[in-house]
Amino acid sequence: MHTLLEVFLEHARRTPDRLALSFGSERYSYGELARRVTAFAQALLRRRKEPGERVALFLENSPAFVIAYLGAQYARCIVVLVNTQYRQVELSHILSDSEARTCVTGAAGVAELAPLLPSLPSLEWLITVEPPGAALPSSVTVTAFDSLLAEPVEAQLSMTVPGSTETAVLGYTSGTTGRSKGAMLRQSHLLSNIRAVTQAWRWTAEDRLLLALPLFHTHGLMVGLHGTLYTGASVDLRRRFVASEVLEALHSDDSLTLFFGVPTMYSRLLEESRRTGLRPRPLRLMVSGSAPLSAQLFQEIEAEFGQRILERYGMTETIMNTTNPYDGERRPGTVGMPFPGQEARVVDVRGRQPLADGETGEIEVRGPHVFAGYWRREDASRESFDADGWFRTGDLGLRDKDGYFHITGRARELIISGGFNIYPREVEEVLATHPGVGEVAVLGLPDPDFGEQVVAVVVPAAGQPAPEPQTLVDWCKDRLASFKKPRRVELVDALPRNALGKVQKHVLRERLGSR
Ligand code: MLC
Ligand code: AMP
Repeated sequence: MHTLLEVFLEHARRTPDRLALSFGSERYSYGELARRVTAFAQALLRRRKEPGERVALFLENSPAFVIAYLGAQYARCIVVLVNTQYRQVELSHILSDSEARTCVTGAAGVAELAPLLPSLPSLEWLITVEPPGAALPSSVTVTAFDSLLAEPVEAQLSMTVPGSTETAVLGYTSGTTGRSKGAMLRQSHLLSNIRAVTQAWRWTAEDRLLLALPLFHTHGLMVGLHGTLYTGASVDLRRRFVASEVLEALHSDDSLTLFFGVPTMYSRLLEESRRTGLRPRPLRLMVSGSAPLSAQLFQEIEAEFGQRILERYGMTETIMNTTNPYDGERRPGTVGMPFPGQEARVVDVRGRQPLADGETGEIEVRGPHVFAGYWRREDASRESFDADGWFRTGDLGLRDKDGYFHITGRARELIISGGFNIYPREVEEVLATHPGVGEVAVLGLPDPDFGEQVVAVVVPAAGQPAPEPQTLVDWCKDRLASFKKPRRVELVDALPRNALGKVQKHVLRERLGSR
């Protein structure tokens, strides 16, 4: 089999009654899920969706997400993943850059999209999982998701599963310069990576995962959902992460065997457990990733939950790269070794030569999981790979003498807050459009809950009254995802610059960090 979709359809054929997905009181067997996926795919095909056409999902976690995701691929469309917190700036860019013609969304999504539609001529069809509240231009067709699923499934309609080299997903990832880029993941990337992940973590059909990570990002989707579907296991999907609800389930539901989260989720579970006295039952495996897990949190979880978390490292472009061993020593503060069949190395940032163990440089990865390049961005794609096919991750780190990789920093300017990525440049650009802002620098400082927090340092515009910090926070919230807003705004007379005029963020970091 060449695609995860085929593996899923095969589970549905062989074990149709087996539970695949529960969501609150809703339960879907493999057979039932496959029927809905097929109905959705046929509804797209009947409306002449072309292979390779982009279908954006701007949706919260729900069975509809899973059905639309698999169904769009079955119709050989490319799925565009969109974070539900995205606002005007991110949405306009992603939907126009991908030229998505279809978008599946909820009522809040329709309200957010409505004012943007006149400037998104490609977007002609909204499929809504809830009745749309906002008025929409007549140029856009609106169809209820449920009505598409109610269309009869035609046995004679010939359906071809996508080929392994077809693009399955565009995952938008921000860049240090300009707007975010769509990482093109092919069917073969999805399949080879989840094969490696499930093998390394001994995932079987007997497992049941509690999944409260968002499905619009790699961690929830390409690890949580893909692993479940690949192995024929089941998932208890949550709309969102609520620490009290997740802890209660981990404490009382003995069918659960797996939990995956970002470090913020683990620290919140620990806090909740200390507050309530509830402890999770021992699970087969708890995994952390998407941001650094401190050795202290690792040890606290071990002491209080009796569980040695397995930390792994991945990214949108490559899905999962490295993992601590399932059987061997799980070493806190490290991200382990490459998954089976994949490679990783550390190179000198300037000369790009491989470094000896223990030396710090940029981490590069290579293998069948590494994406095919950025959508319509040949230059950026070329710059990301060397001649031998090594992908430059932008993460700094080292490999220790036992082969464990450590991530020590980032070669690019990136803030990771609660597992979400924020590029300072994007926030700076939005703040710079405020009339009261003369100059601005955005940087990340440590945060006890989110790992890092966004801080803006602003020089007020000459001749203008100094803007209120809250006004600037609201300015960002109206235009960007709310998690990108500054948590702290500092007004200063001037930004420190080097001889070339470049803002010295390390100087700002030292000044602000000590306050
Ligand atoms: C929410 N808020 C955040 C935030 N999440 N602020 C900073 N950083 C974050 N991560 C803000 C909201 O904007 C809002 O602000 C307020 O907090 C409450 O929102 P919420 O939705 O109630 O937040 P909460 O449920 O507390 O969310 C916390 C969280 C969430 C940890 C559950 O951030 C989350 O799901 N993170 C996981 C991200 C993830 O899946 N990353 C994987 C990427 S893949 P206001 O002002 O509007 O009230 C990847 C590759 C790999 O990295 O290796 O996996
Ligand atoms: P994204 O582009 O959203 O997929 O984020 C990928 C980035 O998250 C990586 O390049 C790393 O910087 C970071 N990341 C993922 N997993 C880990 C981890 N276990 N430890 C530290 N950083 C991580």
